[in-house]
Amino acid sequence: MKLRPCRPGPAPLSPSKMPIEKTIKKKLFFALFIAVIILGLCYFGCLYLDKKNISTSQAKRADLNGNLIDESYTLIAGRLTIAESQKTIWQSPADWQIDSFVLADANNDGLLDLNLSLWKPGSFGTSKPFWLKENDPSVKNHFFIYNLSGDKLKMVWGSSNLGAPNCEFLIQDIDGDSQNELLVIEGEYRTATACQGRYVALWSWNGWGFSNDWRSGEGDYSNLRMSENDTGRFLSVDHGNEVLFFPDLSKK
Ligand SMILES: [Ca+2]
Ligand SMILES: [Ca+2]
Ligand SMILES: [Ca+2]
Repeated sequence: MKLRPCRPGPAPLSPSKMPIEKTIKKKLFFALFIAVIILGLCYFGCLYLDKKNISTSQAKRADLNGNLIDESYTLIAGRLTIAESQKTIWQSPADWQIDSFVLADANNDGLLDLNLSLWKPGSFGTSKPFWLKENDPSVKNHFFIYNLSGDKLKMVWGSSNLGAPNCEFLIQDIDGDSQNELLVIEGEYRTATACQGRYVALWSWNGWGFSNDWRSGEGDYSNLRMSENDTGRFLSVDHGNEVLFFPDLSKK
């Protein structure tokens, strides 16, 4: 038997070249990994902001502390700043994300209140009941009401974690009895996109908190607003492609 000579294989990499290629590959892989992580964070960050309607901004002026000088209330990127005569009185904590605010008398005591719909970690914050040792660290929706006294905010009422997040809210006297009601569109925590309104609910101040007077059937609600026609002003809400009107949520 005739033995063939072995063909020479490819020349082995020089000991100095192989580590360089490996290093480059490692760096490329690491850069790709970091890029994927950043893109993922951006995507979920956008979903998070969109879900909580944080991109909205609001600006209002009113005299809540009664010194005849209007304060400015400016909400930008989830952070509220209150200023009077160019001096900042208060800024919301960095770990709060405020969806929206309304300046209205929620508890019907004759004083305008600052009403906030906000997201924050921890169920109770500074008002945690003494008998509870654990604070829920998950980020949930809350409804807080403040008065402004001088240059200090004083809490009138603050919810713990709401059972369902408020997508939108209004404070109006909708039945003409000179007492304001709180009207909200309630969503769900589990929705991954913008707050999807599932119910409309009517609440009234009972002296120490809010009592639920009415809740709609489940649906697709949005754009809670005051409307006007020949007979006066009234509340309306979009329900899919329809517009429903309060107080009976009928189509007109
Ligand atoms: Ca003032
Ligand atoms: Ca009030
Ligand atoms: Ca009323």
